[in-house]
Amino acid sequence: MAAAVTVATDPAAAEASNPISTTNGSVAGITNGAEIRYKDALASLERDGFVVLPASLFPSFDLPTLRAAASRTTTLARTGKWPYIRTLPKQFPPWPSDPSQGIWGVQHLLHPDNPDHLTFAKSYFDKELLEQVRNLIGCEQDELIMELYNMLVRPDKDFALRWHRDDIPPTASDEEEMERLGKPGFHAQWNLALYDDASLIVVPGSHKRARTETERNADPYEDNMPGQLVVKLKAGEVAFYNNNILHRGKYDSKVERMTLHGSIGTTKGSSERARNVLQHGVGEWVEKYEFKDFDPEMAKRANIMREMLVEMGKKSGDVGFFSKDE
Ligand SMILES: O=C(O)CCC(=O)C(=O)O
Repeated sequence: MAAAVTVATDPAAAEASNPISTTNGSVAGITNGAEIRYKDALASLERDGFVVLPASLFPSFDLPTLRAAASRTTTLARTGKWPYIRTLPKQFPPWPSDPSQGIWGVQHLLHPDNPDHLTFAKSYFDKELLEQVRNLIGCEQDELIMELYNMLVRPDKDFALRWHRDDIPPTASDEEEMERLGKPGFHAQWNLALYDDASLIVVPGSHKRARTETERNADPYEDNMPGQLVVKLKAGEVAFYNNNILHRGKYDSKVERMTLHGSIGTTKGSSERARNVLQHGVGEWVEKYEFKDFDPEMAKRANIMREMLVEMGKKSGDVGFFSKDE
């Protein structure tokens, strides 16, 4: 099993002289100070294709408040009162609005019609989160673009996603995979677990290479892909991952899951991101999004990021879907 590095920044951990174990059973880098912390996070993401950051890095995340909001929003979604959902058994957008077959996700947490949108916005536009995102993308704060904020939830029946890369189809040749993987991602994507979560499974390092013969020929739902690693998050931890890492989701309908699933992009690559983002339908409401109840500093940041998303939508026109019927 490949080692993955979690960036440890707890003062106690930082003082320890020996490496410590993490929830992934891997070795944590012992770092001191924000500078090294950011560098280590980026190095882990680049090397492994994902990095788990401890909850202590995000002191403003208020888990009880987020859990209460997540629970209200999920109830609306399961009972047909929130039309933006991920429905079983469909893996990719677009999803119907009918929850009768069960759901595995709730879309558009920031939509102004969501009674709890402000609570979710506080975590999405959080200063420290944006600083992490800026660092991992490698851009300036004023180049960040608002993208998606959704929630992945316990499905109503056991359910799994096939092995995939978010923006490269399984039919791609080795050369096509390498061509796409060689380009910068121009965004950061993360899972913020509100409850312990072991649903995401990745093949560390696969974001930098074409699939092996074994991976190409494997069952799409293979349970034992060579080198696979279950990303085990404790509540409050945040996993950033390259969305073109080979990964899948495996969901247990008996285990509570409320994991906030976000992405933020950069103006450096907005046309490359357009389909990935706009296929989720965010363009339909983002112009209505306003920030009257936000604190002024957050409203300013949010407004700039929203304007950039609107701009992206205007430039890109009809973007279609990654895998419409799957
Ligand atoms: O459940 C997860 O964490 C992974 C979700 C995923 O792979 C996807 O939405 O494409």
